[in-house]
Amino acid sequence: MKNKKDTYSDKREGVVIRNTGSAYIVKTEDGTDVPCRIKGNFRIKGIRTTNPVATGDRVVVSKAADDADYITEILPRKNYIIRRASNLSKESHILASNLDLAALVISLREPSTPTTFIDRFLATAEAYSVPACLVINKCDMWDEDDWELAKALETLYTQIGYKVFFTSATADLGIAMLLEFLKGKVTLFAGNSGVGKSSLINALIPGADLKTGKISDIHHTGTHTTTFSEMLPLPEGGALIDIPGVRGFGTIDFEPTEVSHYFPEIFRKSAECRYGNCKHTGEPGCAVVPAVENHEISQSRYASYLSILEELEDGDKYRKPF
Ligand SMILES: Nc1nc2c(ncn2[C@@H]2O[C@H](COP(=O)(O)OP(=O)(O)OP(=O)(O)O)[C@@H](O)[C@H]2O)c(=O)[nH]1
Ligand SMILES: [Mg+2]
Ligand SMILES: [Zn+2]
Repeated sequence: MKNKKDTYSDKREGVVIRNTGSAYIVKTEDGTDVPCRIKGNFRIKGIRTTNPVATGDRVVVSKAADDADYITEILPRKNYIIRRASNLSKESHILASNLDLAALVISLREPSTPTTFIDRFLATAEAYSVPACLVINKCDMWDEDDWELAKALETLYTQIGYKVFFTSATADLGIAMLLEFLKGKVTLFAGNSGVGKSSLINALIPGADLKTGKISDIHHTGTHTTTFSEMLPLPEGGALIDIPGVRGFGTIDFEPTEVSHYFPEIFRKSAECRYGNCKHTGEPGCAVVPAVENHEISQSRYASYLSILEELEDGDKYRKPF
């Protein structure tokens, strides 16, 4: 983790609060925001990531001979959320680290978030030991059918054990209740582009003034309003991390037999399967498949489970975006 060739002085510890991919801001222990970079030879052993340093990382910054500040060390991470950088890539991308909570922000339309995306995100959070919750935003736009769908999602995910919030960032609905839950925690706001992550953070933190998308841009696929990740302190304690929207959520590093460990309701049921290494795909004595058939386990969750399994078993072949 250290650059052996270079000599550094004036070592300080801090937290990465802004990360553009090439430039960083580290808040050091005395509260100073230090702009810094990393040297090309800076590498972390073990994980192949497109970003060696993530927002939320606790780091050491030091001055080099050129008098500029560099991140020279990453202190051990408590946890992190990671996704495959792109469909065909073997590299991964760390969204943020040292989290108390990952809030997946979704919306029902403009844009709509597929349940496979939700489930992949939640499974990744389980795998990396980050508690997760769901925030279904833009409730000011919902008609009767949308409310029904939102309530069905709430029932489904609450039963599994995830907290679910309904919010409107622009009409200030559900914000106070969400804020109450976030107080004192370091929370990542993740989700598709355009679901309202930055708008929600603006509603939760007076004066945050994050850039948000224009209504007219919502339908343009591939436009990301937020282009770097940033951690903002909550006045009540804790912090919120805003990141650019992600289009797909590729899972990574799972063994096929452990995928069900990251679907809590499937995992609970699997205790009744005849074989300990059951993958719940038609093995004799499987308890999960009958539970899906009698609606004890949701079809959509099981479909998401299978999609991750299929992707792993396809190995390096073409990977589906979802
Ligand atoms: N009607 C309605 N519009 C919202 C709400 N929240 C956000 N929007 C709008 O949705 C658009 C996208 O909001 P952003 O906050 O930029 O979305 P984002 O998730 O940060 O998007 P990226 O930064 O691209 O990932 C903007 O036009 C917002 O005004 C909401 O609760 N209701
Ligand atoms: Mg944004
Ligand atoms: Zn089984």
